[in-house]
Amino acid sequence: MNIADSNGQPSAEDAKAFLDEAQARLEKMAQEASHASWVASTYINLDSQYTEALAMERYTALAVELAGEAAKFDNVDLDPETRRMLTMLKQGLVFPAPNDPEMTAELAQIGSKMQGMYGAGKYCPEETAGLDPTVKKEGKCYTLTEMGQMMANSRDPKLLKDLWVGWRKVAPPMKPLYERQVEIGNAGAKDLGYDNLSVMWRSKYDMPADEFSADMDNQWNKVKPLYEALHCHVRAKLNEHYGDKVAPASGKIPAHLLGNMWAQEWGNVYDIVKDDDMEAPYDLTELVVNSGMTEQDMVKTGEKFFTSLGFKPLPDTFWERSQFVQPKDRDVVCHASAWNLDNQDDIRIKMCINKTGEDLITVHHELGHNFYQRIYNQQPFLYKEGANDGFHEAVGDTIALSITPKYLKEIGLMDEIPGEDKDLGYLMQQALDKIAFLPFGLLVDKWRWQVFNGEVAPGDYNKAWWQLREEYQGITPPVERSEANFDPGAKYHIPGNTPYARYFLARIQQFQFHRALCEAAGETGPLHRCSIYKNKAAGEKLRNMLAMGASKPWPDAMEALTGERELDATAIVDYFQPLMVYLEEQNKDRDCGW
Ligand code: X8Z
Ligand code: ZN
Repeated sequence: MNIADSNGQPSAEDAKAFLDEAQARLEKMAQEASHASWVASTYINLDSQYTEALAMERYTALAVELAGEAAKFDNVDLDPETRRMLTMLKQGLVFPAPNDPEMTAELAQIGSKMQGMYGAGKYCPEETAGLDPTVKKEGKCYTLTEMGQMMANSRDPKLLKDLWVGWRKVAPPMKPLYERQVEIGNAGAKDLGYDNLSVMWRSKYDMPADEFSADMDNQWNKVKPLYEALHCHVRAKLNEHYGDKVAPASGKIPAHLLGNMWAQEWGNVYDIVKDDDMEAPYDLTELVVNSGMTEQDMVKTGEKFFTSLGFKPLPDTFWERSQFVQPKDRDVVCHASAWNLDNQDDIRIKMCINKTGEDLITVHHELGHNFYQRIYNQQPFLYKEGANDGFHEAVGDTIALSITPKYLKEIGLMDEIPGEDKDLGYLMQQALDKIAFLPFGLLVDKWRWQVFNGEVAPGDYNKAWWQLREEYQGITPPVERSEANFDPGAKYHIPGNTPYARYFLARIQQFQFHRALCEAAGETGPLHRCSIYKNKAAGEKLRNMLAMGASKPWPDAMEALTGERELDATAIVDYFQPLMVYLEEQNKDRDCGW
């Protein structure tokens, strides 16, 4: 295409024509890459990785080429819409390669390889000593899904420690690959005009990069008192349960005791944390199991919530092509994800569903992605995204906040709505997931930003990781760690290259969305009792915002739903206010902090 006028200066029309063609080419290539990635994630083997890497290489090369061409319009006077699209074109890749075919291929190969290593990762205990004989079978290797279940349910500190250490053996071989990936990605970011990948990642939020990270810190400071109160109480309860030797009454909490492989959400230790008189109104896992629902029924339940709000039912192809259950005959990437393979209606989820309350919530999370993808599918390619990536993560979670006793009764999973005296139990259960997650949500990318900008060199990767884990979460590894370990690599989003600040944002935003939707639904009671199930007014508000995709800066989308243009932590703080009162009372004679 000729993009110069007779003076050699491209015009605004040229920019528009360039964008049209660029989007058409990207969309076609994205489709190819998605199909290859789907196969690589659901059949991990050499050939699928080869094919995926090749497709990713092509996609990256095209995106880099187009971003380079877009620079020709840097000094052209353009309307804001066209300028926004050009900026988005430049920011489209998570890991850009420099304009170098060899490095582009290398980067794509590294990506596929690490994803495969994580997906196929298993822990094969060498000795039975540390393992509970009821779970240890001779010669058996454990998948992450199996280990996740054991971390959730076992209260045997020896077994928990063994699994914690065992899973992390998957990561050290990734470290040299990760180092190289960062090197190439940084070179790519520089070619696009960013100082490094840290700046590039933080530039995707309609504000300067440093303002974005400052706002994250700002939000964290607002919710920190809640986290510290929860930490203090949970630490005391773990100490009561396990005793001083396993779970000390002061200082940091050992990371293997919190019911989750990464200590990122703590809902699985509710039984230890609750008071004797604090009965939870229900156990969601029990409700799921007792109802006799299949994995597919769990997804149907989620779909029904969305259709009750006026969303179109999922297409038949969703049911034909999704993966709900972990296949027995091959390795797959079990980490839950939602896909749109043709950027139209070929939406799918890929999960290894367990029949637990936790996974019922995750199903809603994933469906949130799919319904979002489908409702903005008429937007131009570059706008087929969330208003920002936090919005994308928040949709399904927002819906899941409406999984209240009232809703569960309505869909027949529960007989009676428990009285308000049970609310504290419900809030505690919610806080163990929602509040406990916040510092983890913040620190994963704090680590990556430091790695990308060179503040942390490869020789300090693990040390820096644990400094953040200790400072923000107040947890400690159950055994000594060193640079022979690469613990960040044992968390999906590091080898999987998924930015993580989005989940922190989503935790704050979903309470803002929930508050606004409950108001639209005319609910006047406490937010934790509100469910927007079947409410068409709330549904319409939500759908209108989602249909915008990324066509407007995110504050516009936020305003469309909530009337607010900023992140506002008061929504999450207010939601948990009754629990905060309880925690402060419980903690009054304790020495909190770490
Ligand atoms: O990765 C996820 C989703 C897929 S986007 C299952 N989440 C984060 C995690 O598991 O670490 C959801 C919550 C945080
Ligand atoms: Zn997600």
